[in-house]
Order: sequence, then structure tokens, then C-alpha cells
Amino acid sequence: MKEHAKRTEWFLHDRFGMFIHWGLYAIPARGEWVRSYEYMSNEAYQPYFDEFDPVRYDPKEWARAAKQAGMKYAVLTAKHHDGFCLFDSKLTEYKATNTRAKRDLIKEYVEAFRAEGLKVGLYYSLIDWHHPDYPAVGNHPMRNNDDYKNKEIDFDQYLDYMHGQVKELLTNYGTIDVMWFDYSFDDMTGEKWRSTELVNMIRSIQPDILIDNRLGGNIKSPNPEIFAGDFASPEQIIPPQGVTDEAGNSISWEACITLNNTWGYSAMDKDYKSAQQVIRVLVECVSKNGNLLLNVGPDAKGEIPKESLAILAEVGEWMRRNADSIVGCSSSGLPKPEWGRFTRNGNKLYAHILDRGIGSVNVNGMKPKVKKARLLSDNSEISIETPWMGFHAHQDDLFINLASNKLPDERDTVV
Ligand code: JFZ
Repeated sequence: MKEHAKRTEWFLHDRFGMFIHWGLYAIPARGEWVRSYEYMSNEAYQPYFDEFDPVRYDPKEWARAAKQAGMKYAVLTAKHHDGFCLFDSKLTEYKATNTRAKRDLIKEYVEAFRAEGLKVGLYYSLIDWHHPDYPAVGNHPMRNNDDYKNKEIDFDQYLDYMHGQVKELLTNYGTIDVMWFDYSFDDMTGEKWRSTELVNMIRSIQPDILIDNRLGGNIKSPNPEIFAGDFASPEQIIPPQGVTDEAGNSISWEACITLNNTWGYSAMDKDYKSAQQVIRVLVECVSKNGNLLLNVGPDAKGEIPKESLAILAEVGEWMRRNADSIVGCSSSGLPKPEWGRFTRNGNKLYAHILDRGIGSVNVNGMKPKVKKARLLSDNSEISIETPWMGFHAHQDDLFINLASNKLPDERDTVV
């Protein structure tokens, strides 16, 4: 599909985005699934709506943190499974405008990120634990409550509501670059969401928007459904071989990954990944033709946890010098080398050296193709002369002769 290739061009170029999970669940601070895990009724969850008061919400700060980290786009939860809307929807009273925040938080987010030159995405949950016409199936908090389960519902009413809200989101905030639906399960998939109608409506308003693959359908098929999505969305894993369609061709994908182990803010979860792990997972994604959507979960006041900010700052410090090996890059087509990974942009091959070894870093068979080598972080010259003992290697093997026994950057040295 030619349109699809055109739509995804910026996405495949940009490679790195910020996922933001934020809503009422930041108050209990036990993750965004708290209502389901703890079987909370609407009434039990209501205090968080009454208390919601994000006095420190400043999306300009979020946008600066994202930009400084080298991220190029963002996706924020306009509505998560709990049904609470950060935007001023005409279709519900369960929204930020009716809390102490008293304003449309999506509007401020969209404006702030756009002002920093970042592309703007919205996450919208298909699942809705608050709407009276959404069934108590799957992980619904009331799934074990027979009274609730036996009440009459009109699922089409819910679908009208859901379609109506998506229309609001795509009509009231200018260009939206990504629509991130979440998620289909069991028989709640594909046309159950009236997905063809939904996607036709979306494309009529925002023809260039990218849609994830969680409405259902088969994105890998040679003839995917119209709602099968523009990119695959592996979650908390990096697909070992990247993602390919049924014919074996690479397709667009974006891994979404948490910084600790929860999407929404968790006060307990201090099990953060290191900046080195994040840098390396980003390199891994790009080396396999994928993107990384890295999550933060701002707290009840609206601030990104300081631990997350510290990681983003360090990733940004690395990106400031090394972004050329990420942004605009793709898989090299070469096998993964023993000492690290390759990424590539046109005729530039980036060697991401993660494991120093000793002596020279060897690139099998590449000598005839490589004119010169430079350290990406400072453009300093790296010798590629074959060393004295080089005759033990194949004549076409390329030697990257680093000047020191230690890697200049232990996290990832890019040549
Ligand atoms: C979903 C959400 O439930 C979660 O809160 C978060 O927003 C994440 C990005 O997306 O997580 C899922 C979705 C589907 C499955 C598991 C987790 N699944 O099908 O097993």
C-alpha cells in the first residue's frame, strides 16, 4: 500500500517516542490496573475523581524532557481502561474539566508538545470500566459481581460513545499524528468495535494519522483489513527477528516499554532500568527496523517521577552525541556482530560497540566496503589499518582499532 508507506515515513525516521500513562490511578499509585486488580466499583473509585488536582501539571516540562532525551513524538492516555477522560468531551461528565483541574488537559498537552516540534499521539482505550454499556467481560472490575453482570446493556450505545469521543479527539485539537487504541481480546476484536466504520471516520478527518494494530485484524496479511493498523505494537518485549509480514518483509513496528515495571504511576515500584539498558534497547529496536516508545507515569500532581527524569536526561546526554546512529537509521542487513549491533543510514554504517573484547574490533568481510571510520561522539579518527597480526584474519576483514582498552562510552560506543 503506497499511502501506508507515505504515512509511516516520519515514524520510521524518528524512531524514538515517549509514552505517557496518566490519569486518576496516579492517586492510588498502584498502577493503572488498580480498579481491576482490586475489584473496585465505580463508587469505590469515585474518591480519586473527587480528589484529582494536578497542581504540578505542566506539559511543557514533559515536552522538554522528551525532546532533551532525543525523542521525536509522544503518546498520552486521553482515556485509559478506567474510562476517565483527560479531555473536555461533550459525551461524558467523567472528565478532567469536572475535576479540580477544571480544564482540558489534552489541549495543553497537544499544544506543549507541538510547540517543542514533537509529533503528537493519543492513546484511547477501547476497554471502558466506567461506561454503563460496557460489558463486565475480560478484566472488568465487576466481572465477579452477578448483579452487575446481569444488568441489561446496549453495547451499541457504548460504541456510539467511543466513536463519538474519537471523533472529538480528532476534530478539536488540530493534526494528531498517532491514534493508539488499546486493546482487543477474545471476541472483543475487529468488527466488534465497528472498526471499519471507525477507521473510515478517522481517515476522513485525519488522512495521514497512524493507527496501531490493536483494533484487531491481521497486519501481517498480504491483504490486511482497513483497521489492521499501520504498525505492530509489541509490548515489553523486543521481537527477536523484528516484525515481518507473511511474505517475510519487514513491517513497521514500535515496542512499548516501561522504565520500571508499571505504566501508570506506582509509588512502590522503584525497579528502574538503567540508562544503559534503555540506550541498548533503543539500539536493538532500530537495528531490527523498529521504534521504541518509552513510558513515563507522571504522579498525581502531574510530575514525571524524578527517577524517570534522571534516566531520560542520561539517555539524552548520549543521544546528543549519538542520535545520528538512531534517527533516520534502520537495520543494516548484516548479521549481528559478536561485539554489539549495527544500524545504518544510507552509506553510513554505525557500529554500536557494547562489548570491548581486546585488541581491534573485527567486522567480518567489510574491509573492501569501508573507506574510513570515525568515533560518532566527537568525530575523531579511528584507524582501520590491518594490524601486524592481521594476517590471521581473512583479507577482507575490517579492523576497528580503538585507541584504548576501555570503551570511550561503556553504555554504547558508536563508530
Ligand atoms: C495494555 C494496557 O492494559 C496497559 O495498561 C498499558 O496501557 C499497555 C500499554 O497496554 O496492556 C496490555 C494489553 C494487552 C495484553 C496485555 C497487556 N494482552 O493482550 O495480553
